[in-house]
Amino acid sequence: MSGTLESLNKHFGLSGKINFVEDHNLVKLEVLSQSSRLECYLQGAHITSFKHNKAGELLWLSPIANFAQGKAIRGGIPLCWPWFGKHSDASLQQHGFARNSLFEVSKTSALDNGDVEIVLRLTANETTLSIWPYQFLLEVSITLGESLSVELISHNKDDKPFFVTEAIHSYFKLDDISRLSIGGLEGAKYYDQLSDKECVQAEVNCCINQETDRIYQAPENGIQLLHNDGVKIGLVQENANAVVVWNPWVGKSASMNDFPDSGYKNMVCVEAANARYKVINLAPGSRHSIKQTLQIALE
Ligand code: TA6
Repeated sequence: MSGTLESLNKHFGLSGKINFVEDHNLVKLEVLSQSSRLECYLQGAHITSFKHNKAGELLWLSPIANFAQGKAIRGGIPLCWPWFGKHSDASLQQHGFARNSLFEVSKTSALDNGDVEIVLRLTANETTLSIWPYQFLLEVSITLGESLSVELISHNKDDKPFFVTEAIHSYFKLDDISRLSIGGLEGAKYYDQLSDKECVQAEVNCCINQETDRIYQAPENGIQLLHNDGVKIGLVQENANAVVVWNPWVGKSASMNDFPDSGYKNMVCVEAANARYKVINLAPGSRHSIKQTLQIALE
């Protein structure tokens, strides 16, 4: 591992901005901008921390998350690709294989505005081809600064088309779920995964007081998460036809071995997705991008 770290820091490290370390036997990037700090594992291109200098930590990470090769980390921003949700083949894991695959570093750069950009990539390999028989390139572009943006860029490198559903599955850290309100979804249609019903969001603000698992049709404008005292996160998403809102509440929290029984009180997932309402059909040689940007506003 040290050889890998040495090589990564030599080729992609940026003094005072990007450093590669080992943590839980996995390679992790520590990234610093003028106004924030981020941690991201090469496994799954998985962001596990986004700490804003004024607003503090904005992502929820399970204190009992698994950090094992090939296992998805509970919390942070897992990436669901090339499918969102359950696969028709029950032997395949939910949410696709990207989140427990080892990504490579494509480039790292310090931008003129003080932001820092990292591009990670995953290409087809023996394992992915055995699951999903397509040649592809998946790029994850992360830009850290006053805000955080995560972009998933799918490239079809095959000679046949393929379909993708996907989600940037962001877990947000809450002081208390009872003080959460999610604005911007009023009037939006949503599919309730628990009741298997199509519904419409009547309330101006979505509040959570029970298990919640909804795939909303994405609103034209952004979504506002008002969650901790004085902190609002504006969520802007591009090329996403859906917004997923999830909280496991009491029962499901207790059923997950990497999720504390009371964890539901301090987290909510609000995910930019292409799922249910539209499947992304990628022709050979074409590409598709989905992006979620977290903008911080202090009340
Ligand atoms: O995004 C919501 C969801 O699809 C829920 O149904 C729940 O399964 C959640 O994802 C977590 O999935 P995971 O496979 O990470 O446990």
